[in-house]
Amino acid sequence: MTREILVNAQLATLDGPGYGLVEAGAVAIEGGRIAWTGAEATLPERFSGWPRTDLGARLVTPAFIDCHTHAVFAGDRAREFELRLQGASYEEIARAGGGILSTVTATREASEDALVEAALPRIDALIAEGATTIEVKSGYALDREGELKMLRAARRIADERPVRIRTTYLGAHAVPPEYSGRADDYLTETCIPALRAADAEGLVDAVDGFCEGIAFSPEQIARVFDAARELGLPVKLHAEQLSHQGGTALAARYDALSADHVEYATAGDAALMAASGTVAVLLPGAFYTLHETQMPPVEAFREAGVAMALATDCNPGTSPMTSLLLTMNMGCTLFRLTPEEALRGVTVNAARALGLDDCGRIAPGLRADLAVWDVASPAELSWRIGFNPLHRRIFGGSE
Ligand code: DI6
Ligand code: FE
Repeated sequence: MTREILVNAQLATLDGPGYGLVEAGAVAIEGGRIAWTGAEATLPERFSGWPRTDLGARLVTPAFIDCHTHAVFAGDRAREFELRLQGASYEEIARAGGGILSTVTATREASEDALVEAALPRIDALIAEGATTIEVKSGYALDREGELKMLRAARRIADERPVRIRTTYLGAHAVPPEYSGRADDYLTETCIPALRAADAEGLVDAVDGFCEGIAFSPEQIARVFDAARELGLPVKLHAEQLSHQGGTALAARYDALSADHVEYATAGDAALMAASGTVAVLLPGAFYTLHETQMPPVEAFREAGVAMALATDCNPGTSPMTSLLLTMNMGCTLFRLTPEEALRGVTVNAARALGLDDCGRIAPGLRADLAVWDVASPAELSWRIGFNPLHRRIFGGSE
């Protein structure tokens, strides 16, 4: 079994309140797991013969977790970017058949191999900044075979790269053109049967939807969530991104892992989320790209005790972003998170948003998924813009 002890490190364990800082810390790794962590001076005798790596006082954090991406898709949306800069709104473009539906056309045409190939550079960019766990959603095919193809492509990323992939079924992302004006028929005939087929193939870790005026109503999302519940799958929801529809309250009612975007959520929604343990996943890349001005109710989340995560929302339309470091900076500058909240958002709270309890902190028994940074303090990770200080990434105890 591979053994290694990291010594002379500044640890931000994120285990407990605050950063969980340990100066002159050590982490013992055995068989891909953290065997021990604490101040180097208190390292137990039994580790004395183990190989040591001196980290030169560098910062060690849990490896990053991107808990909300649409990293599998074909084509690009640069033309739509131009149109928006000429004055068209995201909703106008969507209603005119562009937006998500233009990516649907490209993704339906792409092979599974082509989807994997297109996703890898996005995944590589996230890995290069210390990510070891990445969630990937379907939702750009919106037909049975295409949704399965997307999920298979997402799973295959983990064969191609040293990374853990969590897949989320997002069949209720948009109403496809062949069902235009017949959203409920789409759910009955395609979306829900495709979910069952994907689950039967073991392709689904969680179920998501887009609850919005341009997508599905809370009543329609509830039908998808009922199907998820029957299959024993956890749910999450794109809620209150562009308007207040009641998606957050619905998500809380189904004990959702997370409600994502949530710019238009209220203090009442925050209380419901706190009661159900639903994480608020904030996506500043989409807020930035769409020139949004409605801020998520961060203060209400703090007061209610709602855990906040941060994610890239990597997608071709509203957040063509593949940097969690930039996401942290945006979380602080645009949403006024503290650097500590930003770091919690891409580690411990991101793990919660995925229903994972074996990563996101530095603690004995957890996976040895770690990031070593050339920085003097954890706040530096959020402070800089467009700079990557990653020194080393450790995935399950290996490089
Ligand atoms: N909200 C988002 O930010 C992405 N999906 C969603 O429901 C955007 C997807 C796209 O525009 O392609
Ligand atoms: Fe999204």
